[in-house]
Amino acid sequence: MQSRAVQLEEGKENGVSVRTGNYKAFPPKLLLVLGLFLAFAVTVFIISVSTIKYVGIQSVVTTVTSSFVPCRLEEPSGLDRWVQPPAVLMHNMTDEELLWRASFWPLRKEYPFKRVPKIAFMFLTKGPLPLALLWERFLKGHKGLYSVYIHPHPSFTAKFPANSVFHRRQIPSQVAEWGRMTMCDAEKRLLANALLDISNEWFVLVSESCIPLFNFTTIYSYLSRSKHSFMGAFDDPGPFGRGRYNQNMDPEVPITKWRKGSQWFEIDRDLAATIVKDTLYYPKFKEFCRPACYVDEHYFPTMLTIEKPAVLANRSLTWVDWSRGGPHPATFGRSDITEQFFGKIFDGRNCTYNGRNTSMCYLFARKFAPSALEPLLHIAHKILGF
Ligand SMILES: *[C@@H]1O[C@H](CO)[C@@H](O)[C@H](O)[C@H]1NC(C)=O
Ligand SMILES: *[C@@H]1O[C@H](CO)[C@@H](O)[C@H](O)[C@H]1NC(C)=O
Ligand SMILES: *[C@@H]1O[C@H](CO)[C@@H](O)[C@H](O)[C@H]1NC(C)=O
Ligand SMILES: *[C@@H]1O[C@H](CO)[C@@H](O)[C@H](O)[C@H]1NC(C)=O
Ligand SMILES: CC(=O)N[C@H]1CO[C@H](CO)[C@@H](O)[C@@H]1O
Repeated sequence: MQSRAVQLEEGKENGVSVRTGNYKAFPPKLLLVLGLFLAFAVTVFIISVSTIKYVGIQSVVTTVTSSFVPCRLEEPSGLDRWVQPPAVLMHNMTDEELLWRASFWPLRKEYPFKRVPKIAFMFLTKGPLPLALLWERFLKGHKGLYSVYIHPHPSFTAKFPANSVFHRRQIPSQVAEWGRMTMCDAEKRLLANALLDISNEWFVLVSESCIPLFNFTTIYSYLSRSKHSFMGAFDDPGPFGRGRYNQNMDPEVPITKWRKGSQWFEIDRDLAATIVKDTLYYPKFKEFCRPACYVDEHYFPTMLTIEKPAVLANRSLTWVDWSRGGPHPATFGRSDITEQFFGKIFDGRNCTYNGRNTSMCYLFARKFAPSALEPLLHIAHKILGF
């Protein structure tokens, strides 16, 4: 309000000086001077009146503003508004607004409240969640240690009962196409919405066909004790790896840093923030990585390899079976769900965890058809531990 008033005063001054200039240009005939003086006086009078009017308007504005003050008092005025997650996930922010808002983060290391870090499970789906009951059972009893976000096709509205962990967890979504930037946009949208809850520390991207392979306690401790984030990233010298690289991405994206990896990741808050704030690599990938360069396999693994290589495990936590060949991994249904099947997933692989060899390489698996739900619920207690 003050700066507006100053501008107005400056404007007025200009107006007066212009008139003074005109007055000086007139010949020095007394009558004319007197007439002009009269005109000047009238002008000053008019300006004074309009200033009074303006002041009048200003006081009206002040009155209107003060009538809103009681509303302001109802908003949380303490630390709570920064600590509490948004009560309603639906909002009307554009992607640009959301990414901007989600990239505010504290610079101080310590939190001035008791922060219990949570896992954000981000469901990137087409529509319904056929395996929801399995996830409900997995999350039961761990309230306060996780949050759930669902990004479905925009035409879909998730309907879950009030006691469900999925109840009102849908975020504003847009169409996501496999292998295109719209897929990365959807993943960024999930990350940005999840970042709005300051307590979310680990961000897991899953789909409607994913299942957890261990109980919640085991997964929580695996993620919280890891020194690395689990983003699949490898340097494939062949046509489906480096072969997809486009020289125009240089120098921001050098070919030596070009990586490929599965889109199903687990990253910590710092890496999530690194992805959400990116405006350097995004335009390069958007323009120069188009099919047959499948951008969802390259953008995040490559940009994180450039920005934060030391914290990457370079492997995904999500088991998937490519052994049958073809462009899509195998989907498992009712008849596949046996103890031997899970024996195969749990066994026979080695990988590193905090620098040590381990056979516990996967915490999640895909793809499972809706028909797998019933047998999964049967064996979950014995095989998966929940
Ligand atoms: C969102 O809604 C608010 C009022 O509810 C409105 O002022 C604002 O312009 C809307 N923003 C967009 C991007 O639609
Ligand atoms: C979770 O699984 C681990 C290992 O299988 C087991 O020791 C633990 O008791 C289980 N926790 C719960 C809460 O069931
Ligand atoms: C993952 O790869 C990066 C370089 O691409 C490397 O710096 C990092 O040490 C690797 N992570 C592990 C756990 O080996
Ligand atoms: C881990 O396993 C690899 C082979 O899989 C072996 O070469 C290496 O010595 C092992 N490291 C440790 C610390 O046991
Ligand atoms: C990922 C990984 O460490 N794989 C190793 C598993 O063990 C075999 C044999 O010991 C190695 O050849 C692999 O490199």
